[in-house]
Amino acid sequence: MKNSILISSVIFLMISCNTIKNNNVVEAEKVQIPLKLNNPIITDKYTADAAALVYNDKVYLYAGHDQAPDNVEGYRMHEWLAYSSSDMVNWEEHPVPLKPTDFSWASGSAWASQVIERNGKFYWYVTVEHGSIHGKAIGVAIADHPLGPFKDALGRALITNDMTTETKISWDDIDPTVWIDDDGQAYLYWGNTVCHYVKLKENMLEFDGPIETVELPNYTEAPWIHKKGDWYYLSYAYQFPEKIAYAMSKSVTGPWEFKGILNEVAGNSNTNHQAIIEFKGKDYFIYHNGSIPTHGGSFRRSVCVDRLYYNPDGTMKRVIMTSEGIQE
Ligand code: FUB
Repeated sequence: MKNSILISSVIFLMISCNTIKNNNVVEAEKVQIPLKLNNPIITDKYTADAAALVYNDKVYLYAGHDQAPDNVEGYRMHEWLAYSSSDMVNWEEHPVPLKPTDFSWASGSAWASQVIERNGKFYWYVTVEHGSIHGKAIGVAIADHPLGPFKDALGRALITNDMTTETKISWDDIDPTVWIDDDGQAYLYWGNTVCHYVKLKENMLEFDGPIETVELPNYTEAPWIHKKGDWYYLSYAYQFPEKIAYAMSKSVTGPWEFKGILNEVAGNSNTNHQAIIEFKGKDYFIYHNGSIPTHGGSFRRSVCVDRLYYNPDGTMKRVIMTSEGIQE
């Protein structure tokens, strides 16, 4: 759990400055500025692939739990974790709301996910390993509250590896991101190597059309859809090790215009997996790095938050990743 008292090593910067009195520089003083290091936001567990939901004046953050032992190179993720915050600084941990074992047809891997609210229900789209159809799959859990209890909504996968055939890899059907457009039409985007989307019916549990493909330069994975003003943004992990790049459009289905890199490779993690939200009038970029000493890295990752800023033409400024994170 993020505990600002525990994790915020308060560092006192000794800054020399000149004090001006009566228009004369009369003395040099030492001023102490307390500097809190608020990134990563969670320091007692390794967390990755965060997705954030803004609901009722709170941010709910859902993350995969990186559980690989210190000497293991590979994802070991057996549960998702949930946190909430009213200020983006202090984060409260909640009981584990969902595990791959909650899906009887799945065999493990709590990979990337996202929760969305519709008509008072909360739909959690998750990546898991399928138990009987080779490869990764996407399932949906449902709850009446953002913190659950969540249960498998379908009793089967929504998307399986055999539904998409452009690439032969078994982990191409991962990383769901979901969007409900202004006209009520819901869309599910996902994919590794190839970015797909499909319309969802009002029940959020059935396809409402064919699976489509989006062409994006150097697309790796981790799509995230958001909207600001009348611009839609499709951000995604670009190349590998991953940077985050993005494209913009006036429609959630494109055409998408590539706009370049938004965030650089994040510390010593080869994945970066972003979420973008606006909360109480400020914009935030949520991502992960491998910055917890001494075993942090690509399989022991940590969720961080920094501010996001837009240019007047709607493009996004390059994210500046900081150790200080969000201060107020
Ligand atoms: O955490 C497992 C996988 O690593 C995610 O599904 C990808 O987005 C990458 O972060």
